[in-house]
Amino acid sequence: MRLGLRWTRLCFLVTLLPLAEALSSFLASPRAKSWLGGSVSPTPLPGLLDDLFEHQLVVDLTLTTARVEIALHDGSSVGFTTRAYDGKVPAPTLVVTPGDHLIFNITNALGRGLTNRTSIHLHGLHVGNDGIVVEPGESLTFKFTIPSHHPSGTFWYHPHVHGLINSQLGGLLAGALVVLDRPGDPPALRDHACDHVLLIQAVCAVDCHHAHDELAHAIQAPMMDPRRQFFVDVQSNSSGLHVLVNGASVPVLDVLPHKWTRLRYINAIANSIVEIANPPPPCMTLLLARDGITKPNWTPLVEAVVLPPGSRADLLIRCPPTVAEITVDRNPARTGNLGHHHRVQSQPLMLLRVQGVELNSMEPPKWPQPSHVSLPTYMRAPTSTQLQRNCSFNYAFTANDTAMSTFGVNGEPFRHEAVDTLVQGVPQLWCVCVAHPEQHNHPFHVHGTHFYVNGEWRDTIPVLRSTERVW
Ligand SMILES: [Cu+2]
Repeated sequence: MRLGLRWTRLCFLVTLLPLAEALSSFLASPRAKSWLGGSVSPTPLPGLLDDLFEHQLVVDLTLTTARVEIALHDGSSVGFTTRAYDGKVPAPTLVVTPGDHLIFNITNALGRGLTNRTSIHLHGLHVGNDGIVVEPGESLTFKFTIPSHHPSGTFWYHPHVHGLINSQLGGLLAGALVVLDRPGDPPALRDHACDHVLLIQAVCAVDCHHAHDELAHAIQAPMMDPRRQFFVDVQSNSSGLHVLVNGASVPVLDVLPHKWTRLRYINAIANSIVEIANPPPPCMTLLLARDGITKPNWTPLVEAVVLPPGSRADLLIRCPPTVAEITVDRNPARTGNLGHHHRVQSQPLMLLRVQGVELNSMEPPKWPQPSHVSLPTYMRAPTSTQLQRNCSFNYAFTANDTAMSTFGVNGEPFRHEAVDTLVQGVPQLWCVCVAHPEQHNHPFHVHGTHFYVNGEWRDTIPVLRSTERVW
């Protein structure tokens, strides 16, 4: 390992704070703060019932133009003008509990123009109401109620105006959203001092392999506005796609030795799969949750964790004192399943610095297991008798990378108003594939619900050659 050299170069970088310590910079509902063990006692607004106040998070976000300067781990840098909430990249992390009311007051303070329209989408949450556009100069309030039976887990939010998603996500407009574990759910997770939110984004100035990954191209959105009225002004001496964790290039993550620590990975990159290698042995890694859904059993993760755009994975790690690099590992062994394109190239992701008071170092590591996972009744795994032989719906997606106009479903160009009617509560089999896969995988994502595929609940999966049987 080349850690000695790398370490001296990296020591200027930011250190990531765990969820509980970073509380002051997060936006959390009063109940979420009390669940996190915070001593915060905010004052309710006059006239607002204490109970309602407890369960409410009001998030004021103003969408403005921001200048972003990022020092990359290899000594190069990238600076660009983009759209950001309150001028910050990434957007604030939101922390709520099941049953909370999440209220966004969104002011779009950008200049006029098609590419400056925006909206808010809560990725993975079982709530609706995300198709409403906030025009430039407009302010709108969005109220989401997270059902009290909603799964606890790792989610995120971003704008979702059709045709502008690559532009606004590629410009780093995204933030993490955590629905806290209920008291009494997985006991190993109650220690929020060992709980880290890691929002993964990426920037590329030149040599990006795909035009839509290039910062200037993405942010200007020439398909929507050929005149490119949004001024981006990229200055960079870097090349290739560089990953960021919470807005920083290869930050340091401090964890305690021999203590189970949760890493909440979120792939907020617009187009690319990220394959994250586990911390090297003797660190242990367990897969705790996928796409915000805690697994019924936590088992060691042998392979890297593969995150298509939008997907999340929660890991539990436990290490002796060490300094280790956690890397993006674009492994050719996965090319058969993932294809050649839209995969972040291998590079360091962050440094794991395991130091401090050694806890029970002599004790052999036991794998923690969830004692109980609260899931809504509609998320019971389908039984074999429920499995139908025939597809209720067939969806073959055309995802030709070179010509946006060929995006479509079942041979038809994409139409926003196309509707397939589903019956609520009735399981159905969807058969999903990419029509002409070649080497391009494409993420498949459903809003407002999870689906059951290959034995687990997901809301975003990569699809390449094979037809996935999706429940
Ligand atoms: Cu989504």
